[in-house]
Amino acid sequence: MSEFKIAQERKVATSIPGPKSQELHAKRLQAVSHGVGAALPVYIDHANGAILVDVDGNHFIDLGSGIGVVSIGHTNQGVIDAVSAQVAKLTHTLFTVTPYAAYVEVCEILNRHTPGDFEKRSALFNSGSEAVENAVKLARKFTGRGEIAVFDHAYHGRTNLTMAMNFKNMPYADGFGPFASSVTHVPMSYPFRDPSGMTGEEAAKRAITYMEKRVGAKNLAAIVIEPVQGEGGFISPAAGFLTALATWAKENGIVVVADEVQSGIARTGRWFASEWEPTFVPDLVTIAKGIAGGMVLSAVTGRADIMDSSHAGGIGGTFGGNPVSAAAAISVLQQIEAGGVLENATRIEGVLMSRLKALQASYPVIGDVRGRGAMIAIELVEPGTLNPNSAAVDTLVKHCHQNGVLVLNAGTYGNVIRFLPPLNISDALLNDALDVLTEGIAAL
Ligand code: PLZ
Repeated sequence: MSEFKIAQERKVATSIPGPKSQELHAKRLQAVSHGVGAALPVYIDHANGAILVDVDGNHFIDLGSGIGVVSIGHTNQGVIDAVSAQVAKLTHTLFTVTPYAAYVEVCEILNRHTPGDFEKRSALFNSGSEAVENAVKLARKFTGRGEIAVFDHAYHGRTNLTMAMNFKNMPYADGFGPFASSVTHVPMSYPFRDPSGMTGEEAAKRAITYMEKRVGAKNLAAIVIEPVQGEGGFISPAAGFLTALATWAKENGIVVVADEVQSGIARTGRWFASEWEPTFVPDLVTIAKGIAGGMVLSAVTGRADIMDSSHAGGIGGTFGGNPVSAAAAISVLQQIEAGGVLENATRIEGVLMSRLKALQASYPVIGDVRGRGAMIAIELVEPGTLNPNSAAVDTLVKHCHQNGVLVLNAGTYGNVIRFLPPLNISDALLNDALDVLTEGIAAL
């Protein structure tokens, strides 16, 4: 395909990791904190589209997009052009000292495309964690309340507050406390593991009862929820769950924050995954990852009255909304507006879902196939049970890596494989990756 600068083909030239990667990895172990992990220690030299090329000349099919970041594709030409022009013009002022137009333009576009037809404002930050932190700050300021509720299997980041908001102790929190207080974890709707036939409304009632009894509605500033959980294993709540929660929150003056850091910006075939339940309209949305083609940027967008509730100077940060990142984001967002990107996510869903469902029919180790758009996962179990099968995931992930396919695991029990390809991956490349996965499953 001529749109690509690197042939969109898998090529395994050495053992994985190859000799040069191994050499770099040895250096890394001497230089880099061992607290920083490495899912696949092949050192990447360059990339394009959905292909990562390592220092040994291996070409990997990227089914992870750097955990959902380069949704627009690696080295997207629009991003390259925008960043190159901006970096030569202006790299920093600090928006709260002397502003620049690109920051405002990103906010305008986000205000236009996030759910809800109310008046909106946005603020820009650097990481997903920082966006979540700021959404909680604003919800507390607006409501004058302190408590927040989060969900089982959630992931919200690595800062002190967000560590307390995550479900999993390992690897995110173990030994890193004491943690922020005033965070309550409530039951999520998890259709694959909930009692069979449990509706979204019933699951919401379970969560609401928990919040009423544990916290008291009048003490809650915010409910923070991922409309499709990311690290938790691409769990989509049962239909009606999000709406029932939001309705209760509204009755009780509680701010609803949709954490769309992983699910947002075209990933699921909509601008935001919240839109899959049209009656669910969050008050605030947190955004990061896919927004700037790999450049560093995050945002909180939502109701103007909440976003404006802070005194001037209460919200900010040195690098938030950096001009180069903002230029990249404008390019990405304009490409989505121009059309074709959302459709690509839907196309990917078609290929992944049909092949993975067919695999599930033949291999009962696949307990569930789920997700939306280009955010699809399989949950592996001991056949005939709901017992998580993380050993099978480890074996499969390794098989894929050895054969030039980068897949990521996920899930509270480590028994989920998630697929988050760049949205411009071709059907041929996707099918080749699925052939590798199929071989691996057959060999289990
Ligand atoms: N909210 C929903 O998915 C980041 C974590 C990778 P940051 N998920 C990937 C890792 O191991 O650190 C994430 C998310 C949701 C918030 C975050 C946090 O975003 O940009 O990593 O801070």
